Amino acid sequence: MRCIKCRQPAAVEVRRHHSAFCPEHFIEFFDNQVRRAVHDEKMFSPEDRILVAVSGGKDSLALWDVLLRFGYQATGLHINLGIPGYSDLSQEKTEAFARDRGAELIIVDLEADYGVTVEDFKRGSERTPCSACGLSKRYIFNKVALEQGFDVVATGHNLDDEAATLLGNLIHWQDGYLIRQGPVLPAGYPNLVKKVKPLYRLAEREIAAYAVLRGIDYVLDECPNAVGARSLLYKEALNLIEQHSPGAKQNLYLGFLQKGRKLISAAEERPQLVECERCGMPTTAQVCSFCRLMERVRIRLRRSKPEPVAPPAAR
Ligand code: Q46
Ligand code: ZN
Ligand code: ZN
Repeated sequence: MRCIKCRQPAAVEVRRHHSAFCPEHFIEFFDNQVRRAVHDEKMFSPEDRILVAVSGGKDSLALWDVLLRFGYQATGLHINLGIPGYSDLSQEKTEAFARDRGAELIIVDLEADYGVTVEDFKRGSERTPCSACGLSKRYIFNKVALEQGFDVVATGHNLDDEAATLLGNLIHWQDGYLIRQGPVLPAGYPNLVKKVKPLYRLAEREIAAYAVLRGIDYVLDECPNAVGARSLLYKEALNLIEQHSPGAKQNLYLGFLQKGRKLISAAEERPQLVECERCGMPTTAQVCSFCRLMERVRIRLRRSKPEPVAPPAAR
């Protein structure tokens, strides 16, 4: 197989584009996909301060890497979730990446800053750990961006993630989520920072290839809580279809963005957001989901702790 640009031996095949590239031209292809995403969806401009949500995995580090190479003001935000055997290594890899590139990095530690870890969510919430974790991450990304004056939050969601989420939303006909699904979530309300996904045009294996070619040292292991997640099942199903029909994943997601979204948003009713009476963040209820989650987890944790032994009576 040869590079379609220079006829040198190819390093990466991109079947859905009927293409193959040498390392140099693959990076060029990758860059073009990111530039196109940023431009077409009007994600941000060179003046904007971007907060990149960095887990230490390939997608978020590749995103941070490409934005820094393009010269954007991209600061990383890593949240240590307190997951044994995973979180500390993720933080180390993120810190090493930032150090090597002289990039600015903000760290939030869920346990030190909020008094809980994702492990506590398993005992203290009726949500699945991933649902509580996802909710907390979104809340913290928004809060940090708001408090520190960032214009936009960027996440490393790729084509596989977005297609799998879309499939899940379609299977369960989650019309509320379908309306909001897309590579840009505009600010729209006070206290809500714009969210963007600049890697939505790139498949997971293309991002892995980019990370390897760029020498990015990322956490290889998935979070242990991801095992058995529905999203992985949807990804597997889509990969099977993709094997037999290259481009199916892209057609599903990009087709949804071009056609499906219009149909759904024609009937859109925007939810009315108000300020959470405890923390001031936007919510559809009186108290936001994050504050309710924290309250429940803390109460249950307190209850599950053994009663303190009464001190001996003073003589
Ligand atoms: S970190 Fe958190 Fe993920 Fe781990 S607990 Fe689930 S949501 S799987 S991206
Ligand atoms: Zn080439
Ligand atoms: Zn709140």
